[in-house]
Amino acid sequence: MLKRTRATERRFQLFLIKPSHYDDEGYVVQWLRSTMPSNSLAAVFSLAKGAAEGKLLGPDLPIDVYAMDETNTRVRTRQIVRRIKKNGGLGLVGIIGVQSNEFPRAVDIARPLREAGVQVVMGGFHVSGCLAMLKEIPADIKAAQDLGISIYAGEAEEGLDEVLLDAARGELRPLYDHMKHLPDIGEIASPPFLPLDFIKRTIGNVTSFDAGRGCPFQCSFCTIINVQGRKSRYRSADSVEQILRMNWDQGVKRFFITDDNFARNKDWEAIYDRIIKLREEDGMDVRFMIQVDTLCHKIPNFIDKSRRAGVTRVFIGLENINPANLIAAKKRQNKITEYRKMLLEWKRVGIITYAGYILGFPSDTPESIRHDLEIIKKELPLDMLEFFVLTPLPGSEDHKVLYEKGVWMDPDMNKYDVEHVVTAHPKMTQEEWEGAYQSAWGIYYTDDHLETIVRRAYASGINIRSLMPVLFWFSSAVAIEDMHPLQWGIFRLKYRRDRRSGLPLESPFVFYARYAADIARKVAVVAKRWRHLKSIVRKVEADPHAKLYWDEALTPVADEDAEHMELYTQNEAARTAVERERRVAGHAGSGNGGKAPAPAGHRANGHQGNGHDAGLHDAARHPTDEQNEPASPLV
Ligand code: B12
Ligand code: SF4
Repeated sequence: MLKRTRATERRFQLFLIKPSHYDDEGYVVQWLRSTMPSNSLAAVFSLAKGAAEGKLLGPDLPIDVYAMDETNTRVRTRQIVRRIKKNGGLGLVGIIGVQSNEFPRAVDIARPLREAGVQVVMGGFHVSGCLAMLKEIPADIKAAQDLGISIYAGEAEEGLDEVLLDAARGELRPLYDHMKHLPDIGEIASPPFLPLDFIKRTIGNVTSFDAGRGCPFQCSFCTIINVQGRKSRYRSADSVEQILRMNWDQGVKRFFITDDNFARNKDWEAIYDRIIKLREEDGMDVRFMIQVDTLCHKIPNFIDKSRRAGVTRVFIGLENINPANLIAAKKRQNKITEYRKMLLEWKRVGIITYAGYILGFPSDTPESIRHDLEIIKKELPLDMLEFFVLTPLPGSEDHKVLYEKGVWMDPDMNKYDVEHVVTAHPKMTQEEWEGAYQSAWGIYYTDDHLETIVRRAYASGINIRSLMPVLFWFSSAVAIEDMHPLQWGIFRLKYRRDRRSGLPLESPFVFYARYAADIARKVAVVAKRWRHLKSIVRKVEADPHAKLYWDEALTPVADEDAEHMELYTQNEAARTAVERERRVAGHAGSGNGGKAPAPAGHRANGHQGNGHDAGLHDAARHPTDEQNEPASPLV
């Protein structure tokens, strides 16, 4: 009886594919192990599984859900077509979380599927951003619709079921526009989740989820506020606990909380309190990486609770140190007078910091960028710095303004990966701008500065063995792979036939000879750079005075001299910003002399030599068993 049911049973085949994008030669960027599972995929996969378990399409039409991330899995469209045909054509391919730089690849994946009559729907930041900001649907999205690709703008939480029901009837609409209604994500039954098999295709044992969406600020280059809104929507502490427990049960204990600004998640404290309970009472040693803004240290308890909640790494949107640039980008919340206080606070609790730095703001020149980076190295107690090219990303105010004015922007969306220059700059030629981006990595990650970062970390109680892989990753990605660390992975996979449409297939001899030579070169450079970094770490560990290391960046803010630090004096905009902050803080004529305004309650223990006495750090430090765990470069 069961056998006969199986033989005649047709099942709805749902494939969810997170696409990658093309490198400069037109090959898909793909790895044996990519950095991290995609939260966009986790979110849609879990909703789809929920629909399958709830028998959304009725008791006679079960749903099979398959997820794949093209950054670590080759997408074989012919197999997908075969599987759907076997089920009487009942199926759908969802192309998930498509960023602008992934849009051309996403369309290339969809093309053969559409030719075979398979239904395809595509969602993510590119389509959502364009529909949120532009008066008309841009040509590339229209062309995709002409291929019969259905476009889904907005979030899937309240709209996926409708798409599945339409697809089961074979009646997908060309456009699903949910941009006007941002769903509540507080208590949804199926929060983001990916099974272990999937996570094993990435480095370390890490997964990701969003505890909230939306950010209150208004940076003009930002897409998030126009796609996810400026109001904070957040998952309940119960829902976060559910996500953590589901992963804990499958042995996954490390998480990247993908909120662009977790400090502005209105419920951060309730979420932290729950995680602290899980860690301190229930023995769940979960660890996190979060993203925050440069004023997070002013939120009472935020930094101390981050430490207790198991945050080991924090990404900060520093963006620039020239106030003129920050004002031009409407990033007024970034105050250079707060940078050092904020970074020292993270150092105080032993949490590794990463900062994003954008190159190509209006006042930037190759010389000013070089100069700014030297100031950062000398005066900011920062661990990793990562660079981005200022890009008018579809969905941002910058893009909308240029689009409406008809200003030239590169029509090739594959280049909108914040690593390519796609529009003009008032002071730099395209070559100068590209050159400034390429050389920024080398300027920051010199051998000397790598040692300084390790020394500062060691003196601050940070586990330098767990810092080492991260430092390696961020200092080496561009040098070895000519690719951003956030896109890098372990062992590049390249398939001759997976080349961008319109580009010729290379001869096997040329292709494989170059691929093999490239692998050999990379293995040699990786080994050399790793050995070198290890020798730095060993040197610092062997130095009996390393704990007493001290430099200008580690100077407590209360003791620093705003008259001599270049961060505050390098140009008119910096001096004006310092003056304004002093006035606001009521420091003008307050007897603080040339000192930068100090945060309330900051420990100015300069008498200890470096203000980083072991007692302070022993109390604050995490259990340092991290080096025994599989390390991820990001979390
Ligand atoms: C986390 C993150 C990453 C992680 C990715 C891994 C991970 N853990 O998820 C890391 C750090 C590795 C990363 C890298 C990069 N990222 Co990123 N990243 C993000 C971030 C902060 C969160 C993504 C997320 O989880 N969002 C929440 C999910 C649930 O939202 P969503 O993706 O929009 O999906 C929802 C809807 O769109 C919809 N949906 C999506 N697809 C589909 C499909 C169907 C069929 C349906 C029905 C619905 C639907 O439903 C989903 C659930 O509601 C976003 C910003 C943001 N707030 O989204 C940037 C963002 C996506 N990244 C961006 C960029 C540019 C990059 C990089 C190219 C940067 C670089 N050069 O290295 C790389 C690319 C690497 C790669 N191959 O993906 C840009 C893309 C902008 C654009 N217009 O294209 C964003 C928007 C940030 C920004 N600067 O504006 N990123
Ligand atoms: S702080 Fe970050 S997320 Fe918020 S608006 Fe600015 S760039 Fe966007």
